[in-house]
Amino acid sequence: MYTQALNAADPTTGDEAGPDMDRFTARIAAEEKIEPNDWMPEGYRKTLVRQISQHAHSEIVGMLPEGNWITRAPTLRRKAALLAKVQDEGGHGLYLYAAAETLGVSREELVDQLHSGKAKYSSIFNYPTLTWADIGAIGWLVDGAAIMNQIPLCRCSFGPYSRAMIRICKEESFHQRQGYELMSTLANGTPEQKAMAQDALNRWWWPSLMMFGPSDANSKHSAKSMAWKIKRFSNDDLRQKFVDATVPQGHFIGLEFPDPDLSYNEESGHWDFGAIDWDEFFRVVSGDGPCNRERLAARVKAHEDGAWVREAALAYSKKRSARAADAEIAMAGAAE
Ligand code: BYC
Repeated sequence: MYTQALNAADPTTGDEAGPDMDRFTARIAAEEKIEPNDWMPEGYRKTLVRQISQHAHSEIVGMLPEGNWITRAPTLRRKAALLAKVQDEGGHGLYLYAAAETLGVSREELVDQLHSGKAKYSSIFNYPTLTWADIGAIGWLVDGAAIMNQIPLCRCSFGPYSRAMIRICKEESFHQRQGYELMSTLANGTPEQKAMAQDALNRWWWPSLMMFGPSDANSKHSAKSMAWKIKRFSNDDLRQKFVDATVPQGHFIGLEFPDPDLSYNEESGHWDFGAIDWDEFFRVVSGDGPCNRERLAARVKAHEDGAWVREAALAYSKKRSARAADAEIAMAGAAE
């Protein structure tokens, strides 16, 4: 599928050079979409498999903290919205696995990488959902951060990923609104409800900022990903955009952010914020967060419990193919 014959890799950087590479670079510069059967450098393919699969795993693992509250939603309206949201996340995972598969990797391989702890998923889903207000905070902050990161991915240079992101972003936008509306209702409710909303904001704020990844100085993949137009903005730029958009929303509903250094900078027109605890980030990303083990165990169990569904689907598909083949033979016989 990928003709490498005319292209040689630089032994130190691994960068490929040659006519295919030149054409690829020109297509990226011209904002053309790269499609699965087009030539692409190996590093581009690997980066996409890594990012898209991490994104898919995040969607699937992300169903767990919220799914936990479906049976405890306080009203039928809230239950229906939460159920729809969690189902949407499952759908996002499926589009993203399908987009990754177009790059020549199998779903089984990707799922194995998640279950063995080899593949990452977003750090945010390793925090527990302790109260109902956490459902509001996740929608408002986590989906809000996801949208900020993902809207530019609709312009990603790889066709299948960019197209998947368009629908995903529309759904994330509904998720963000339902979360903010939930937080707003609690923040304007009884003193106990307001305290619950404030406590959820206190716990989810910093982990939400960590979703954008390490600071630009420590982001090993950003330069390449931006040159290839997979990423359009750096981690720090997106984080700042998120802070600028979110702080006024929180203040509007009467909540305070757990950051004594948060202040509006008249000169830059941005909100300055305090230092992120990068030790915590790297601890959570490397598997030692509050819920990492619980999340992985839940995914592995779900996969094992679903083995019979996969077996039944395969058996059904084999039966259908055999029936179709028999029907073809019978038709050919009748025609003779
Ligand atoms: N958590 O060089 P960097 C959602 C890893 S939300 C865990 O900056 P890159 C949802 C990174 O993978 C979340 N790992 O990397 C919302 C890399 O690891 P390796 C999912 C992280 O790729 C609501 C290393 O750290 N969204 O979907 O240029 C409900 C160095 O980082 C994190 C996406 O995945 C993190 N927070 O930039 C349900 C969006 N940050 O492989 C679901 C697509 C960094 O080198 N992904 N790492 O060992 C991206 O935009 C980028 O991959 C990132 C990182 C901005 C996350």
